[in-house]
Amino acid sequence: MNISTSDDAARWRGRGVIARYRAYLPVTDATPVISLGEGDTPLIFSPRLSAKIGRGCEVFVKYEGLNPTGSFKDRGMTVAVSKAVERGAQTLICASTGNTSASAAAYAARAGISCAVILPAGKIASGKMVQAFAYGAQVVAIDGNFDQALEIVRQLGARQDFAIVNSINPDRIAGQKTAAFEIMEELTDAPDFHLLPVGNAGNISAYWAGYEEFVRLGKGRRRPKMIGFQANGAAPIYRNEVVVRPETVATAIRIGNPASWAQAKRAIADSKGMIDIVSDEEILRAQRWLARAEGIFVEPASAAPIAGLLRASEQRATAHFSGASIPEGSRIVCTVTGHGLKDPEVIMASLALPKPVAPNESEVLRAIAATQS
Ligand code: AN7
Repeated sequence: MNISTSDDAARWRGRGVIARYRAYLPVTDATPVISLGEGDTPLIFSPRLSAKIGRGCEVFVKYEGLNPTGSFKDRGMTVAVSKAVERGAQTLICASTGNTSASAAAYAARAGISCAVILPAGKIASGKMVQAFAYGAQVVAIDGNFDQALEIVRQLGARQDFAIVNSINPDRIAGQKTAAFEIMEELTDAPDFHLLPVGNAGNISAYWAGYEEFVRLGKGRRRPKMIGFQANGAAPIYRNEVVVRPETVATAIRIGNPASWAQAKRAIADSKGMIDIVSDEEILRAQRWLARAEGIFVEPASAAPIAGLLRASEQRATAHFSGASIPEGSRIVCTVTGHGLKDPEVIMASLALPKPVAPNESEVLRAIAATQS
């Protein structure tokens, strides 16, 4: 058997996004690479979603929940933490709705430095909370929301003792743009539409930067229309005003004053895309549908773009986003940003746990029949 050693992939597989995309990232030989093998997530063709849109359209799901800490945040965190360590940082700090803190805590552990995470009390999904403790972060809960936590982090970051790893740190955005590179390489060019959830608006800005960069470098010809989805009760960009008390079941995107607001607006305008809203009910229905129809279990925030796509598919004659029809043969990518296991409460709340039955064949058979609905 002849195993090619010239295969590029052999050199970066399992080594993370800095190894794979070093030339496009703000790193040098002096940068210590802190990686957990993030990136290289599957772009899963989704036959049932494609059939819903119809007319030869193809829908792919970029499953970012398969990153090392279960969310897309790891792509940016490897760059942000590597650069922070290069600059001599001893303590990272971030505000978070849960995923940034899980990721920061893991990469800090990997780097052998400490990490303080500032979280809105009572609004962090249990899986994410467990992660912060498991990786040994210093966890501070505030009696306030994410926007207030980020404001405090900005103030603390002005001191020398903390390195901020929220997406206001440009190294985070640089790392996150690698997801767009992967999609362009895999599809050989950009899709026609790229859908994703929007919270603090770092990721939509990062994807757009990635698509733009690859087109500028001649590594692709097209750029997608960027379509962002906010939750109805936390939709500052959609409503064009700060939401003082954001509320949504999708706690990851429970954000009322996004840090990358201006960049997100530019991405939407330049790509001729749009920002739209989905209700909590649509989010939960889409989460359930994706798990049952495609076998992909995501957290509620990640189901927002799926909810938007399902709604588009239910529009009368042909699928469209708020009046803009989806042309025949379109390629659509939905980024699902976080793993479903992050937030078990949402599913558990709608369940009655099964009562134990006697440990014999007939009782178990009877119980199976009883659960068929
Ligand atoms: C699963 O962890 O803001 O628009 O502090 O966890 O780039 O903020 C998380 C955001 C989407 C929104 N999906 O991305 C945090 C945090 C999931 C998320 C978003 C988040 P941005």
